[in-house]
Amino acid sequence: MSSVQIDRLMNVPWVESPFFEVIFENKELDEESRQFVRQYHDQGYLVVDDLLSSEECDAIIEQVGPLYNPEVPDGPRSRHRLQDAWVESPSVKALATHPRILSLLRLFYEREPIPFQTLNFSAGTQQPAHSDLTHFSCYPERYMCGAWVALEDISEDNGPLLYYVGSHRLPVLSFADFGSSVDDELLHARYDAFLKLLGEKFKFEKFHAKKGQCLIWSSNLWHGGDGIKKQGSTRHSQVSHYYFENCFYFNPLNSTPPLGQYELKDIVNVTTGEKVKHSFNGNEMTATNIGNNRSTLGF
Ligand SMILES: O=C(O)CCC(=O)C(=O)O
Ligand SMILES: [Fe+2]
Repeated sequence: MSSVQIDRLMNVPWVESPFFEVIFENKELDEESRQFVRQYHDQGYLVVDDLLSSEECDAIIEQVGPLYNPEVPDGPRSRHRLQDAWVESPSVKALATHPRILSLLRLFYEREPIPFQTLNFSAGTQQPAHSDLTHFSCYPERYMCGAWVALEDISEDNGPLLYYVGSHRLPVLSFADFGSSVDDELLHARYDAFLKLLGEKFKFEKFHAKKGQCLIWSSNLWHGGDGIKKQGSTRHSQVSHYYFENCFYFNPLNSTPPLGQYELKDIVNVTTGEKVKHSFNGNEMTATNIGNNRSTLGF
């Protein structure tokens, strides 16, 4: 009989396993790793101090500056938002592939991390609270996370990142779980009511980060951008989003998992520059197009 590793028992990251305590007790980890894992499991995030030096932060701000488009109010590459600047900027790429982040993610997920998207912001996003799993999902669930890095000091003035401590333990929800289609008025009413209850159930914190500090959030930690109190202030920051190997990756806004219908996401591994294959339990998936960018999946 082959032996069973309890931390690999199920397709669930071990830090989020229902058997976390017993796995944790039996794992050989140094003291610092134990603290990090405990924090990430309990609270759903980890703050990493001094990830970047002040000069490294400035180099990113300088490299991405000319890529913002002041003519475009919002969208992937607009006035204050830059998606995938890693393509042009070696400093953005170096942050997304930072060895310290990658080694923490290997510790938490025990799979090879795949940085697949970078977002640079020059101002606070004021984004309503959300779980990133409503925007980019994967199966097995929860093999995803974000690393948010302050490129300048963040205060109450410039719209800090805000997150709900412990909310990562909520079930994974898609818009379909609010019982409605994406454009439906009822969906918005339900989502707003959900956010109100979220605020009552979970304590929120604001990340008054020091320049160069990083916060890693687990896939289902609800977070958003707080309001900008001082109009016109900058809030230079970079978020890198990560998936992990041996999963399939999809857009939940155009997928219906109970029906086996998915819009797969074409992702490129920032580390290698290569397209990532969709797989499950070690098998590469095949996708059969059923129209409207959706596919059914098989092996
Ligand atoms: O920077 C922010 O205010 C939030 C960004 C965010 O939610 C994300 O990139 O997933
Ligand atoms: Fe987010």
